[in-house]
Amino acid sequence: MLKSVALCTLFLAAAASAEPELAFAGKAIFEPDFKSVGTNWMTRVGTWTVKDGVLTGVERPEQKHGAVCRFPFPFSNALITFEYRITGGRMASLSVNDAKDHMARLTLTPTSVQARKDDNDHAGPDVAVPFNIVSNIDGKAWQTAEMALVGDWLWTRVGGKLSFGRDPLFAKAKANFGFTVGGEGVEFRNLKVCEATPNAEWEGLAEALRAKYPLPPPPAPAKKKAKKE
Ligand SMILES: [Ca+2]
Repeated sequence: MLKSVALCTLFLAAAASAEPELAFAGKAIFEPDFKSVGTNWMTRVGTWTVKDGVLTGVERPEQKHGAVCRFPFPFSNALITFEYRITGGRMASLSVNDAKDHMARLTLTPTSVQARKDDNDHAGPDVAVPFNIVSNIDGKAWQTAEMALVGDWLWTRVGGKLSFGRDPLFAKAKANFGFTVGGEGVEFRNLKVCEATPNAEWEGLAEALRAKYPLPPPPAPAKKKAKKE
């Protein structure tokens, strides 16, 4: 009894320290059991295996590209949750695409996480827009990660901390999402996609949260050559 009370207190303390949600989880709409690799998953890049409910991705050096496992899963607003552990890899990500290109990403390293808007204009240089970085995350131990895409917002939470931003691109239809792995050995489990019920208080909270999670400075413009006098 005492033990269960202590556990409950621990969970409550963890919940109390977590930052607020952009959206709340509704009905589950995709929840693979990771007992076998789905026949419609796109896993040609890298090596992807499943065992005991854990999906493991490993980069194949000869492919010169991070390992990619994509789930064809069209959606509009959704809350994606999963657990990850970077056992031997350099980094991993949860990435979301539209029918033609990348849209949104949560980058996971052994020590940090960062959400970003991906380059999506099919032209010019590849320019992504990173949002705030969250440091002091122990990515080598199992961590729970959450990503919500609702309207023009991208919201992510790992270790109770947020990385988030907004852009009109996020409101467009999503065609698929998946994991990427750089290096050897990143594990994923308990992946679940739920319908997202918007948090009506989010807009009011976002500004104060931004003061706590400031955006990085925009990339410096390319230097022009000094004019000759
Ligand atoms: Ca571009």
